[in-house]
Amino acid sequence: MTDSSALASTSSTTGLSRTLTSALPEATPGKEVRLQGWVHRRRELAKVTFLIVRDRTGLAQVVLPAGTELPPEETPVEVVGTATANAQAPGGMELTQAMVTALSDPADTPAVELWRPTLDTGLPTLLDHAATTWRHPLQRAKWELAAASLRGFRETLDAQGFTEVQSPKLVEQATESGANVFQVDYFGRSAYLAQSPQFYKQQLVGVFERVYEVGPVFRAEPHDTVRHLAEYVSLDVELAFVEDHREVMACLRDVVAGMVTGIQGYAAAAVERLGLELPDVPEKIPTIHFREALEIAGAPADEPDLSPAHERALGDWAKAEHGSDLVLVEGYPTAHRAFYSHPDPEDPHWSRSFDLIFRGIELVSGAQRLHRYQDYVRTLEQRGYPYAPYATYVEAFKRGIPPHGGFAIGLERWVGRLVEAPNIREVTLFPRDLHRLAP
Ligand code: AMO
Repeated sequence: MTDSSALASTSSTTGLSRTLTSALPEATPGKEVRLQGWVHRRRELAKVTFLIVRDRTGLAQVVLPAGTELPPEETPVEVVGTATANAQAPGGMELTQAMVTALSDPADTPAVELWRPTLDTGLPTLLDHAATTWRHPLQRAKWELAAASLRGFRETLDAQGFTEVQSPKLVEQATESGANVFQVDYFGRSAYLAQSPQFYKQQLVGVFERVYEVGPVFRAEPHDTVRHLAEYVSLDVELAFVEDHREVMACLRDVVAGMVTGIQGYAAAAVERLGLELPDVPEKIPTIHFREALEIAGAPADEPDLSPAHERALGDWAKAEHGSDLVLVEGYPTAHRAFYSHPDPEDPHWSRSFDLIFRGIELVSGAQRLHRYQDYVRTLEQRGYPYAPYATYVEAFKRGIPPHGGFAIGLERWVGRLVEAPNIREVTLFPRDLHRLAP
């Protein structure tokens, strides 16, 4: 892939434009080349010194006379030298007769040796030194998957007539449940950090019919688990004029397929570096009713929700029975879903809601929603929720909101399962949890 931004930066002293390390193999041998990157590794041998330069596209080898003084690993440098063919060098080309200039102060010794092929370190070190540990090619590849997934997500929805929206993160009322909200001081009043864009995406289908949002959401999770963060990236979708939740599930299927396509198209190198097998997204994701899910998981029939162990059992079942990494569970008990979920008109004990389980963990929640004002008033009453805090949201349903539904995907959960990370924090750039507010 060519990167046109490389052409933009031209050295004022040499007049040479920058060559990315990935483009070095195509350089004309004998021509002068200018690289910029980090000192990835220095290797002093008896007769020669090797410098490996790392930039965003890869690594390049520079050959220098023995005894050449070089800035320490992780110092940003510029290298001007002669492109020289060498079968042993990465891509068959290296730089010789080179001048190395540091572009910043000599870097401190990193907490882990980033030039090693794998990043063998415990989670605390990985997270405490995130700004440098993310530089490791295997670590960076994980975020490349996230970024490519986001592109696939947006491209799929853009092609289907969705409008991207951004909703407030400072809100008056908890959207998901009262328990896990962060309260903040808002000019002397109490406000909350948004747990989801739920209320806004529903109001905005009244404007745009089909909306999506990519943004941070906040959950004051009191438990220290491997799958919960206090702040995560939610990929929210909401669409109007649906018959039922099945139409929403079909949209979800396309979105997940689009995220995989995004990875294949934009992060193929990361997939290869990590040696990943991407999930196959079938035309129709295996779908079971909540009751059946309990049976498969060996749970009592009156269990109100699926536990992480049940989800793992369902993941194993989907793989064994359908060869699928994905399984949809629909029809959760209405009483245990969010109040805005639409009950099944045939049997209101069950709801028109669903979860998508990916490799044994809940990745997505969604549902058809209530769309009539009176249904909201009744549901709030039945649940014993006060009306006043929900008034502006609920009253929007007096002004013509069509039947609609939607879902939300947790980005970190997605990438976590793609790379089969034991802990969601490993795929989060700067995780926030019960104990961590820095870096
Ligand atoms: P829910 O609360 O189930 O649904 O969240 C949707 C998805 O977000 C991810 N997720 C989390 N990821 C990391 N850390 C957390 N603490 C965390 N909590 C949730 C999961 C989950 O499946 N408004 C509804 C969605 C909707 O109906 O449209 C909602 O937020 O992957």
